[in-house]
Amino acid sequence: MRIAGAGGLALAWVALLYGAPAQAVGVTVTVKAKIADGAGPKDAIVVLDPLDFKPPPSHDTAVVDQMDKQFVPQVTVVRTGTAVSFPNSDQIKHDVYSNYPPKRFELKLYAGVPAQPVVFDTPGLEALGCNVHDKMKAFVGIVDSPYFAKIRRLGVSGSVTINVPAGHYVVHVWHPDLGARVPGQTIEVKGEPVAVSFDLDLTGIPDPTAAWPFP
Ligand SMILES: [Cu+2]
Repeated sequence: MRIAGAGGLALAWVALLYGAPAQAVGVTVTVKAKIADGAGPKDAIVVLDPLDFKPPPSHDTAVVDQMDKQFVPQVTVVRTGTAVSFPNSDQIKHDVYSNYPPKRFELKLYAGVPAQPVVFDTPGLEALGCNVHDKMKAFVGIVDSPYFAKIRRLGVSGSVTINVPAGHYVVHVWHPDLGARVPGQTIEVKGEPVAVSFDLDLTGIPDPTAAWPFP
């Protein structure tokens, strides 16, 4: 399915399969991606942003661990309003921070599990670091939509399945190695197969914040 020329452009494509018109429980969106060799195993995320309704607020929870001087996972997607816990599973202390919107915070040098999670109440892309270990980097994407997933095996191929009700959606793709925003694509879901394709150029200088697909 590669449609781009040389230079590492690769194609990620979204196929909408297996509608369930009889039960109106939604349809399955299957996302597959093929990324140029060498792009590495990092995560990409796919978000289906509904145009026909506003999802209710979230009170979800999530965990971003710290193990072997790395954040685990390095890419997390949550809904706006989610409380994220940052346990430290290492035997050394970490100091987790974000210096920029959507949420500035610092969990000062700590071991174990902080008493309070961090509530991400504004959508956007959080770039996290550790004040002790410069190589520790992670992202938390905060989105209003409940319909999102990560592609876990970039570099070879990968797929995710997202169930959505019928309606109109903008499909967004983001990857931490993108240098610019990939335009979203509008789809209508009504139980019939839909295919959407994306060119992901991961060859330039990464600018994950600029590439974040939401305003
Ligand atoms: Cu650290």
